[in-house]
Amino acid sequence: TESPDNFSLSSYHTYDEISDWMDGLIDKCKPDCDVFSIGDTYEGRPMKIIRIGKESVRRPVIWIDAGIHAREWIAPATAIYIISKLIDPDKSDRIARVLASRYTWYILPVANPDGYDYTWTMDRLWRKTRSHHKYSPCRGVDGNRNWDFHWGGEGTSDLPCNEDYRGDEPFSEPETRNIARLVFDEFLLTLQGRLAVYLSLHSYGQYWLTPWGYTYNVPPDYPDLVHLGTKATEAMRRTHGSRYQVGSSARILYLAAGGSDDWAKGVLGVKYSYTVELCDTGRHGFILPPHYITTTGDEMLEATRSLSLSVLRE
Ligand code: ING
Ligand code: ZN
Repeated sequence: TESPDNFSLSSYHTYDEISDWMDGLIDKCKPDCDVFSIGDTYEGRPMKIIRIGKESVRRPVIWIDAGIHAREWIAPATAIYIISKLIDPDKSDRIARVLASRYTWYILPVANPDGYDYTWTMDRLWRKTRSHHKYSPCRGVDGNRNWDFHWGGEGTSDLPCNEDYRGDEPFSEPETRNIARLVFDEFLLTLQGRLAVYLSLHSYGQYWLTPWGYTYNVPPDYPDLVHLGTKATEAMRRTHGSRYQVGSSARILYLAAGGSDDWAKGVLGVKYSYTVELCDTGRHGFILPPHYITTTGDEMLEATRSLSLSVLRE
């Protein structure tokens, strides 16, 4: 098993390794953090999440999930990097301590463990979940078309064999259901309005995306989202030089309804809801060499630092 001390931040890991590593963090970070499962996947794997920072109604929450698309390996690796730097900041990093003391962080590094495992064992380029369908031999649902906000709209497919298959109904997948339940119950019903930032990590392309994905229209507070997104990406560029483009998913990429960031904003009313398409711009694409992990991790850490400091100032 992986003890926190010999877990390499510069290589990719299997879901079992990540899961063991997270279990090992409990002792290290108690009492101000917790590792627990938000429920099982279709194939029965526990979906492990970490809470960093005190559980307190007064604290704003920053949510980060990664890897809802199985093949986008840099996303879980980046989330893991952020977890490790928040729990165990570099000696000189005063701000990381501040962030862990001002916010409660929830980080779900692998949002699609079944698919992720499948990319390690059978098909490196698998994207969807691994659920079965009644009338098709094809498997899986696109976890970023399955959310219950304008579900079934543009940029989604009703054909189970397609990569952007939306599922039979909104939240047909246990993975999206588990995430939505935690986010909704914890943050909306019991602790009104605590969710300050929702971030979903994907790859690739180097885009900092805002809602909406379901329409070319943009939300009324779009200028605010672009403003903080631009500051965050400027912080990334200062770190290791990567350039990110900022704008709405539909305008910058393509129409795609049923995405998680649209749901977080449209249903929960989270103001700063983003999807980040991490490195690179296409040279390696999904098969990003592991030496990119620490640079991408540094950049994303600086981006979240910028974002969270901006939100604190509001
Ligand atoms: N891109 C995203 C996708 O789900 C996206 C783009 C973001 C669509 C947000 C809708 C909402 O297709 C990748 N690479 O997965
Ligand atoms: Zn993706």
